[in-house]
Amino acid sequence: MSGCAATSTGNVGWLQTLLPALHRYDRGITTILHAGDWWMDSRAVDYWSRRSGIERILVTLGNHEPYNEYTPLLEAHPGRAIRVSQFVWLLPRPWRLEIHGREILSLGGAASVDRKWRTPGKDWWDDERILDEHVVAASARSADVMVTHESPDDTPVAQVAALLRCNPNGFPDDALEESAASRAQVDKVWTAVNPKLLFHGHMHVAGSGTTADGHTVVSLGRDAAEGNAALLDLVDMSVDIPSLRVLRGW
Ligand SMILES: [Mn+2]
Repeated sequence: MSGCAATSTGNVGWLQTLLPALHRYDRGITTILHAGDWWMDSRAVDYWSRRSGIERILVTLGNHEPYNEYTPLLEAHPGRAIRVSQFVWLLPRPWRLEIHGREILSLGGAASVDRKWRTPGKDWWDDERILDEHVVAASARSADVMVTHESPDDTPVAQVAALLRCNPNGFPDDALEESAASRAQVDKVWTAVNPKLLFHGHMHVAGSGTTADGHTVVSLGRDAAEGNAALLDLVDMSVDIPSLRVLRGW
């Protein structure tokens, strides 16, 4: 086992269930690639990481982060991942890293479709946007894996495509337009980088799909829901998404 899991949760109550469960399921897991919406007490995260054999949690930023704290940190140390606690690292936008010889591209940011109900500077920041300069920097060369918070627009994940078609939560038109523009930014990078695998959060619906030319996208479910965590074997590039029943040993 190559020792990676991708997940998307900002809920420390769920993390303290998930990390020990992942450890019981596969003791080789040492790295968590977090697909965004990270807003947690890092001391609690460190405690549960230590107990669960996790050596590092690499966070791709999403749209529900305290950007008033994170953006100044990233800007004070350009070109460096920011270690905010013993195990937690915030990744710059964008960022590349190599694990087991596989190149992984992290592309943070996503549009908040519920922005209308949020307060700028309190629980919403413009920093969530995926800027053109992020797209250009991220698109420099290929990668084996992408981790994003936002979904691609041209997604092969049927569950996400259905959600985008139906707008079941009745989000307003201008928010939907911003969301589509944000997803189009991911499409540009996804096309340029050509990764075999892409993991994202944000959509709160679990599913996976593969394009005709062999590119797999995994949409991680929300915290405490099925499909919130996927195990990634970076040696053979296989993905395992165990059910909650299996993870919890029921
Ligand atoms: Mn989100």
